[in-house]
Amino acid sequence: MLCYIGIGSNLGDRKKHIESAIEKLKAIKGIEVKRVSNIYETDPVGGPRQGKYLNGALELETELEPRELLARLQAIENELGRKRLVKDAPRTIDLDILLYGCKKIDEPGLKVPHPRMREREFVMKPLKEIYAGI
Ligand code: PH2
Ligand code: MG
Ligand code: MG
Repeated sequence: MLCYIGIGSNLGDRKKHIESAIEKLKAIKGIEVKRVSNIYETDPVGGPRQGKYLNGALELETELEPRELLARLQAIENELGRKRLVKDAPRTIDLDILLYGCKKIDEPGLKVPHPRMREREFVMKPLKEIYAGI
């Protein structure tokens, strides 16, 4: 399945966190990272006062089911030191499933397409660069 991921970081060595997350994704059996967008510095949207983000988007080809993919993304967030304290708080790494083929999923903890992606320039700009069309 062709799938699109939003990636962001605004805590610590942001570039390094983004690079490490991509390397970790590449190492997973059942995931092929096909395209990586440019990475942009963006002003934080919502949440408490916090520093600027680096944001980008990835295109993956994956054999993993959405829940399995989500679990892998969350494992990488945890490995890179993500702490979930407050909603939209600063984070070392954020990996969001934006699109999973044409599939629509509306379950607790897993909503695809990502419900807020269309109004978020920090998601749509890099996504448009790599989007192949589903
Ligand atoms: N992520 C959020 C909330 N606000 N702002 C920017 N610029 N970039 C993000 O990745 C981001 C955000 C929640 O996931
Ligand atoms: Mg997230
Ligand atoms: Mg997010």
